[in-house]
Amino acid sequence: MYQTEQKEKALLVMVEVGRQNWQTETLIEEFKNLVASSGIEVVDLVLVKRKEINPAFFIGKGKVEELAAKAVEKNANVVIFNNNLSFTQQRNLEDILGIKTIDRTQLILDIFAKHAHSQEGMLQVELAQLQYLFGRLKGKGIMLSRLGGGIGTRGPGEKKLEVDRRRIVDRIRSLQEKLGEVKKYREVIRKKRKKEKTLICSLVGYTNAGKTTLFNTLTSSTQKISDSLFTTLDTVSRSFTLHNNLKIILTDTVGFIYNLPPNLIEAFKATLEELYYADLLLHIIDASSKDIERLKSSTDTVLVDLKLLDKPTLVVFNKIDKISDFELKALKNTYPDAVFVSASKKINIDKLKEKIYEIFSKTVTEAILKVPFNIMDLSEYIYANCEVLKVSYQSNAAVYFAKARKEKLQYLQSKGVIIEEIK
Ligand SMILES: Nc1nc2c(ncn2[C@@H]2O[C@H](COP(=O)(O)OP(=O)(O)OP(=O)(O)O)[C@@H](O)[C@H]2O)c(=O)[nH]1
Ligand SMILES: [Mg+2]
Repeated sequence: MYQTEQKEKALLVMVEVGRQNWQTETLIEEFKNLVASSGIEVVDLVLVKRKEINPAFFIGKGKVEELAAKAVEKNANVVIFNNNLSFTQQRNLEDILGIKTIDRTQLILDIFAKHAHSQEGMLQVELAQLQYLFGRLKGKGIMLSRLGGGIGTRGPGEKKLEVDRRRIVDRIRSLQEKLGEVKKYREVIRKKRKKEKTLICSLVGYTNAGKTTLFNTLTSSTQKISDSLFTTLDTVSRSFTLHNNLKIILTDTVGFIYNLPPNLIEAFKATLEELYYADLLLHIIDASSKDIERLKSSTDTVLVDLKLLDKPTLVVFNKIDKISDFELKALKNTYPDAVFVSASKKINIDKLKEKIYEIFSKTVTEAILKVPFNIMDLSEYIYANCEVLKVSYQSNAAVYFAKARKEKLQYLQSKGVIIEEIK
């Protein structure tokens, strides 16, 4: 049995199998950042290169024995692999290593458990954790209590995970039901927005790209931002207006990562469903990363998975204050359609707004809106959703000369406004 109270000291293992697409150093940096985000101390990192996976131990048995000696030497009490291990591999490794051994999925789930604060976030994380455990328990009849405490066993809100198989099944079912309720509530809000035809922009991107910082800058909010990974788990929406009064609802979402565990996407589908209703996705990328292609393609992979790649998307490079003019120029050359901002230093935020407006304005037309006085309460809606260029009054109506999206005009028409489009 392992101690719960003891400070966890981890020996990290990163295994590269076959030819590598991405730079080893940046993957190592990210792995260490993940471990730091889970609050565990790193005692050492071992890089193992293999042509193929060893089915029993993932790596060679000789290497496992070396690791065991290193763990003793460095006084480690947990080994963390940056790869996903099968149940058998994990058990075999633990037998030789003599200490708790966890894989990448468990590490990420642990960070999620730590950062889940809202009721929905906690439900989703617990569901992902239990689905992961259940996959390992299937037909094996093992005692997961051998894990002891600490990483791999922490549930959301400092709760210890239930590891009894039958109870897991019951709990999964009850979590799914509760998440179903949350989904219904979301639908009500969505319907309201749809009725009002408010435009929705969703922030998507790699974890730590600065999505929440940009969200705060655009909507003058104070959502939590941090340098640790997966700070945001909850979808949050706030509105902001473009220079011409066009109202936009901005949605901040959970970040993605390279090799995101499938259980997590599954559990977060209800949250990510918000993305389907977005009129525009803002794909935020950290311009100061040494590995931009990996960040971009990891997010694209999830978007493909969610069948969202055909959504109108604007690529926004953030943190340009951290790069040189030369690097910025090179990026602009590679991504001529992107916008380049600094969310924290508030650089080019107006340019971003203009670009968003430009995209939406393609669906905007000029029109004369005649609003009879008996429905003048619609004027508030008109100012929030149209760009009013001029107003004049007739004996029985107000006449607005305005630019608006076609569906807004249709909405107003359905409310009794007389619309004359100017071609
Ligand atoms: N230098 C610089 N740092 C930034 C900028 N924008 C964000 N950051 C920093 O980047 C880190 C991550 O920012 P967040 O806004 O939490 O990133 P996120 O994309 O919401 O991350 P997750 O919610 O964890 O997925 C924080 O330490 C921010 O202060 C920027 O424009 N310039
Ligand atoms: Mg965030």
